[in-house]
Amino acid sequence: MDASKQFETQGHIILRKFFDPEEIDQITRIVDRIYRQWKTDNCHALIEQQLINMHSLTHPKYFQGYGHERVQFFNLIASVKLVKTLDQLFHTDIYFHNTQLFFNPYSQDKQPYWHRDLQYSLIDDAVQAAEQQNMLSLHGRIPLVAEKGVELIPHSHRRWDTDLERNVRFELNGHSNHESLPGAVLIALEPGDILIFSAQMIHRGNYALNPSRKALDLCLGKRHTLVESFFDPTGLPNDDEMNYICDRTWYDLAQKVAAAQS
Ligand SMILES: O=C(O)CCC(=O)C(=O)O
Repeated sequence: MDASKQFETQGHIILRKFFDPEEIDQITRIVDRIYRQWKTDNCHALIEQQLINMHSLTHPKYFQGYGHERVQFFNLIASVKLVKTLDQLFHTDIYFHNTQLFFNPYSQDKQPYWHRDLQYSLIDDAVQAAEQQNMLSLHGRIPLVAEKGVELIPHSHRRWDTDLERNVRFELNGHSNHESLPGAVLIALEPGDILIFSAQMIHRGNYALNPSRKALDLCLGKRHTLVESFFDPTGLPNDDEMNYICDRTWYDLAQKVAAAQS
């Protein structure tokens, strides 16, 4: 099955060995520095709130004194090869929305929870269901250490919940959001691989099988009003940096989203 059809049927695709080791080393070096700064600034929240991710790694606050690395990072994560690959896969204009880093929670008591990304927003579930077929919000997960770090329910990007899935996601009728769900697929990834999956399919992390996790996540997608309201343009290259971006496609469209907001 070709990659576009596989995404259409399953809601995810894995591109194995997409990045070469040198690219992963460069991404890791920059991510590690940002992650260290974030942990220093968020050490209490990390423990008290049992955080499993940080976001906005391209924010200027992470590049004070490291200005040259910002452009390098923008080029590494929106490489000519990746932009072209997503264009061929989805045949639609994609914009750069944000970045995240996923890691294990501080305590082993925290359980991974099934969700669709927008369920923690104020957008009504019925509205999300109605818009599902019009949305293409993607995660590009780039593991920086080997992991079996995420579980997905294939095809749940093309349908809404079964009764059980709804009960589990929303912890209704005595269910909890960390129960097993039928049909789940645990994804094994190596550094160099990229997993592309729909942010609105049902998914959860897996912590227990991984002594540690460090997965960079690119949030990308087709413009849609439900997600554009969460867009923060501070994470975009500035005008000067734009001159040094090799493939501006995702950032150009993101700047249009920003202009439409202001
Ligand atoms: O890796 C995780 O813990 C969860 C991943 C996730 O929820 C996401 O990518 O939206």
